Formats: sequence, structure tokens, C-alpha cells
Amino acid sequence: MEKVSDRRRFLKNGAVLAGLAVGAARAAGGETLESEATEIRPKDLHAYGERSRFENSIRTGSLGTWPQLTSPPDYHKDFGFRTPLQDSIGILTPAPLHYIVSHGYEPPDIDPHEHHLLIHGMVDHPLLFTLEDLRRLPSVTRTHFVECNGNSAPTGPTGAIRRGPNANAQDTHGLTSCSVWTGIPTSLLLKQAGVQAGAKWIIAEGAEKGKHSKSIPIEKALDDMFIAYGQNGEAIRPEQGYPLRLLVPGWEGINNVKWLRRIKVVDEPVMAMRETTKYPSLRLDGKARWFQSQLGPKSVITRPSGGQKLSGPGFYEISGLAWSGGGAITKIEVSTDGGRNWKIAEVQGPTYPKAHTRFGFAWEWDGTETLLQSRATDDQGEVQPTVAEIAEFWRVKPDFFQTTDTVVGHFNAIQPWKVNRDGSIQNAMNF
Ligand SMILES: Nc1nc2c(c(=O)[nH]1)N[C@H]1C(S)=C(S)[C@@H](COP(=O)(O)O)O[C@H]1N2
Ligand SMILES: [Mo]
Repeated sequence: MEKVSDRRRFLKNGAVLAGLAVGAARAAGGETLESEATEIRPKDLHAYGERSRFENSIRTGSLGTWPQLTSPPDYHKDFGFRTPLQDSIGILTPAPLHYIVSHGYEPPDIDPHEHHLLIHGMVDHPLLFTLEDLRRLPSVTRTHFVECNGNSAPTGPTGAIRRGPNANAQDTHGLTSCSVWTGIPTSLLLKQAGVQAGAKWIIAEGAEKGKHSKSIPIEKALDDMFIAYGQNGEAIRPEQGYPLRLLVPGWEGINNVKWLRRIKVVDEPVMAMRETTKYPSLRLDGKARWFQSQLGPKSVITRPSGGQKLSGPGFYEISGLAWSGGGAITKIEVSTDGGRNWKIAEVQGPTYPKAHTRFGFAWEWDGTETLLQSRATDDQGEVQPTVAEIAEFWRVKPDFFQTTDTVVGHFNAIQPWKVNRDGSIQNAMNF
């Protein structure tokens, strides 16, 4: 023991000697120096894998401190860390690339053995679950997208990111991702607790410092909502809500409360800070739309897309993603000629309701300048709108979307990519 620690001290004395000293020490003593050996051994990828070092696609986003004096300590601002959709393959987002919106809070470091989920309020039997209790119950495994209602918003702080010819698919659409989630239907827990007459809403609360809270109508809680602990075959990542999060299929991302610790059954919404300030959409008459909930049909061509370059005329498969909060995607059309003609794209299954769906379209580029666009239709018959149609819905002129600071959420307009003669691709969304 003495010897080893002596040697260790010796080895740490001066980097110049290190290389020679390791060899000398081994030869001299014939003992293995456990700690030194582990330090130089490359990471063992047999135990837990990593992608190839040649793959470098990453989330983009940034943290800063709010300038306001009132901002609490440790509170940053973030406008979301976006999924690199331009590099996506198939329909699942790898967990380390799932987009993140945490309103500036770092993921709390939750020990799953200490974590509890409380169900209380207007129930006959308030219940307290450990993770172990929840794992004993019948589970569901479902593929769903999560999307921030501010994704693709042309206005507000995130609007600046998505505007301009150099915006790529990550900038324009990166606040959505898709995973296979595993968990317990909320209806099961609510039935066990016994919901009382007159209960109309639930309030879900997270465990981070800000205690994100969200009111959700009880009909949705008893429908397809579930409490997830699994994501793509392993425990949910800390950024995504470890160890428990709500999954509210097809509804605005804000409902999917991460680090879930409490569900209170109530008769009216809590009117929490997030649901009454940033997330409603302000109308021109000064009123606001609150609790907009379900997300409409949307699609984006991911390849070729903004920032990528075609290597020359010839064959390319146009590939993209389509999704809808209303249900399954039933039709995707692609136009390669500035919107004059729309042709049916191939749905490259599997297709799940309220999940990203991959489509492909065979295209022969003749080397001329053109526009690539896609349009999704869901099983409710709802069709992805144009910018003009959205402007008409809001009773504004399309240029309003460039001039206001108000976030217009639920912006699901058709995304055009411009193909230049040199093969470069640019954002061509005009508001
Ligand atoms: N506890 C907690 N849950 C939260 C949030 C949050 O800030 N805190 N952000 C919400 C918002 S606005 C979105 S869009 C989604 C994003 O989920 P993700 O970070 O897993 O992509 O989480 C929702 N759940
Ligand atoms: Mo969000």
C-alpha cells in the first residue's frame, strides 16, 4: 500500500517523466497500478455505447441570464435547444438530440429512490407512489412527437432564429422530436384515486426550482395521457424529465410536465404563469387565445433542406417528416415547381397517430432554380395551411408576422426551400 502511493506521487511529479515512469514502475514492481491504468484506458464502449466520432450533429441553443433584476438566482433564459432535423433518419429522435425547453432551469438531479408522485385534490383516496409502485402497474408503450407551440413561430424571440435565407430545418422546425415513450395511463391512477363529482381539470407540477405547473382538462387526462418513465428503451433522460414526465399526445409541448411530482384534481385551471403569459396567442383586438392545446398538421422536408448542397443535377430522394396533433398522417404531397403541381409522396411507415411520419419522394433535379415544399393532411381531414391562410385566420396581413413581438404559436405553414443553380438550398419562407 505504502509502495503504491509512493509511486503514485512519483508519477504525478512532472509530465515529462510520466511516459517513461509508467513503464519503469511496472518493470520494477511487477504490480499493476489500477488507478493510473484506468486513466489512460480509452472509454469502454462495450459497457455503454457512443456514436462514431465522425458523427457530429448536435442540438443548438444557448443559455444567458435574464437582464431583469427580478430574475431568481440560477435562472437563465433559453429559447430552446433544437433537434437537428436536417440530419434525422427515420422517425425516432435519439434521446441525446431530443429538443429541450426548460425555461432556463437545469434538470434537477433527482434520485429515483427518493422521488414520489402525489395524486390529490378532488379525489376520494389521495395516493402517493414511488417509482417502484408505478413500475408494478400495467404499462403502455407509444410513439409520439412532442412539439413546443412556439416551434416555427415567425414572431417573438424564436422568430428571429427561424427567419432569413440561412435558417436551416433545425432553426425553422427543431422544437419537435419523436420518441417511443413507456409509462402508466393517467386514467388508471385517477380511477384508483376516485375522481369526485365536479372535478374538471388537473394541475400537473414539476420538481425543478421553478415548479412548472400546467392545467389540463380532465377529459384529456382520462383519455390518452400517460405518465412516462421510459424513452426509446431506457429511462427518460434528465433533460427530458427524469424520472417521470407527462405525455399529453398531440397537445402543445408545455403540457408535457417534466420531473412530474404532483397531480392535483381541481374544478378550475390554476392560471399558472406559463399558461397565462407567454403561451397564449395575443389577438389584434387585445384579447388572447388561451388553452389552445391541440397542434395542427405540419411537415418539413429535411433533406435536401436549408444549408445543404446538391452535388449536381440528377436523382435525389426528397425526404421529410410530417405529424399532426389531430391523429395519424394520411397524405403528404410534395411540390418541386414553386407550388404549381403537387404530387403524392410515399409514406415510409410505420405511421402512428400523433407521431412523426417519414415520407419520401423521387425527384430528378434538372439543375434549374426551384422551390421544394411539402403539405400534410391528417386523418381528421385537416390540411397544412399556407402562410396566407394563417394570416387570414388571424385577420392580419402576412407581413404582420415580421413586425410583432408577440409570439404567434401553432405556426404550421408550408415550408418552402429554395434550390439555387449552384445546388445550395436556402430558407424561402416569406411572411
Ligand atoms: N417541469 C417542466 N416541464 C416542462 C417545461 C418546463 O420548463 N418545466 N417546459 C415545457 C415546454 S414549454 C415544452 S415545449 C416541453 C419540452 O419538452 P422537452 O424539453 O422534453 O423537449 O416541456 C414542457 N414541460
Ligand atoms: Mo414549449
